[in-house]
Amino acid sequence: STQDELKKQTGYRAVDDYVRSGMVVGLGTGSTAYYAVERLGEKLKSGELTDIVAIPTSIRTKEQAESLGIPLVTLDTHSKLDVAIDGADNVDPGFNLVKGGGGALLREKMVELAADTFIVIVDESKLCDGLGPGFPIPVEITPFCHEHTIRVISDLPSCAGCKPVLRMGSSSNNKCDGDEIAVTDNGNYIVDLHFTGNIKNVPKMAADLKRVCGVVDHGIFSGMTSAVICAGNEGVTVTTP
Ligand code: DER
Repeated sequence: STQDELKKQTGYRAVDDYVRSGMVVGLGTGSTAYYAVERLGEKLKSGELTDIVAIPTSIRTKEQAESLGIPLVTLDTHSKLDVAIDGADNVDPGFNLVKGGGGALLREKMVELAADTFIVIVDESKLCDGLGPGFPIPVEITPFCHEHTIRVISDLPSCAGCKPVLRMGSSSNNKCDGDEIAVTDNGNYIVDLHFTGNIKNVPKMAADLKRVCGVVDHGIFSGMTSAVICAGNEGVTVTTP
């Protein structure tokens, strides 16, 4: 199957297996989560699902959900969700994730930490044996003195060997092209930390990044995954920590 078909298989499977009527559902961001949102809209339209409210993790997911007529709320009125469904850029054998390729990591992490169940939907290209070389670690930073913050990050011992790259892109999308600095939904910048080898101590690096004043959050999602639904050419597998 094409990669898009794999994304559709895993996105649909997540909704079919984990969303029940009456739930509060977190909607992820990206080309895989797109299919989960599509399936949710389809099942609400058909009446297979009822009494659902959803919380989007980005402006573009909010817009997709609105176009499908999915009733939307926010964390301000719903601090607890039943289930959140989202993609990932990399998944290691310990179910640790790299997220943020689409620039939505802060809202994703806030929503997914508030969910009782967090379902990760990937195609097999996202699986890795260790975080780092497979996908740069996105870090959301404040625009104020961002070059200073990037220097502080690259001086962290736990980030030794990383090459920080300020994410560029036109304000209308999150593509890493364009000649202006990419701005997140929250008005911040993103620096991508490129590693040539596996990160030695992921939890330590995550903790160190979080402590840097000027860092809002990072794309390491550890200890959050309830299940990974992976679509590959051999079929769809569901694995749990
Ligand atoms: O930005 C994000 O966190 C996205 O969920 C990303 O991790 C996965 O996006 P994709 O499904 O388009 O690869």
